Amino acid sequence: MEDSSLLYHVEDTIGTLTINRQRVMNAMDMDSINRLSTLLDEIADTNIRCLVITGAGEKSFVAGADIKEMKDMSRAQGENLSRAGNRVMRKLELFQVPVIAAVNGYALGGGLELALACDIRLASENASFAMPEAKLGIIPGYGGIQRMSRIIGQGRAREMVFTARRFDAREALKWGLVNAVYPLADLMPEALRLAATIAANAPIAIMSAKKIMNESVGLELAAADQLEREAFGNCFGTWDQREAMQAFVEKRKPQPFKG
Ligand code: DAK
Repeated sequence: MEDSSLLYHVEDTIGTLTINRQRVMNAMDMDSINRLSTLLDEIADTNIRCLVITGAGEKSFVAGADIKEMKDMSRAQGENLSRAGNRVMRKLELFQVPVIAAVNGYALGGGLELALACDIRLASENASFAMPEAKLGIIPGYGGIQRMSRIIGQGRAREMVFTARRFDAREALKWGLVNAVYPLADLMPEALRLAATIAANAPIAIMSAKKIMNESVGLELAAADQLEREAFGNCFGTWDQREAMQAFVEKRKPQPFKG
């Protein structure tokens, strides 16, 4: 699957999606947002077990929404953009298998919001992050305020949104916004290695864990526990669960998981 602004390929049940608008630092225009949405629908029912998202080239993950396209938008067009952007970020967040953002440079505005909608973020040493919207007369509008606050805490998220200042991979790591930082050349191999580790585990268990982690955000502990109980129960009787536990008892390696 390939078009000019998005590249996609699959190897060993791991999908790699590359935002490919290098001319504009991989800034995403309306068309690429819509294409991303369509692509996520198209790959949702394939047999991938993990998805890695990165940006083309060595400078930028995604430098945000396309400012040149946005600058003359009417209110109605702004609303359309917002609707499309919100929908695709949520689609990504709810995507049934884990999504890893391999942040290989600038992750600014909508680009940072895209990374925040992924399950796990890894960064290269040259990664640079910001919510620069306040300098442009707008606010982060793809759910980034909410997601950033949940991931790095209210105090730091407020500081980053109000100051619009850049922060680097080291700060992002310290705050837990990214899980690890690598030299640029190692970023994709490490992202694929992490994806392979996830992909080797029981797919139904992984999808189920992701689903309840999403659904339990904002719930009382008792309600979240209830979700966890049901999901836990649903894992029993699957081929994967039977085989993995039987293999443990028989002191042998389990056969590969089937999902
Ligand atoms: N949009 C359009 N073009 C961009 C771009 C962007 N976001 N970022 C870079 N480019 C273009 C540059 O204009 C330049 O094009 P030419 O001048 O060559 O035609 C080319 O990419 C190379 O950029 P530079 O020459 O500037 O390269 P540098 O290495 O010097 O700097 C940079 C790279 C990424 C630091 C710099 O380009 C930059 O600061 N870019 C702007 C980053 C930014 O402010 N991003 C946030 C955009 S606001 C919404 C929800 C969310 C959003 C919007 C609406 N709704 C709910 C409605 C999101 C908003 C944003 O993301």
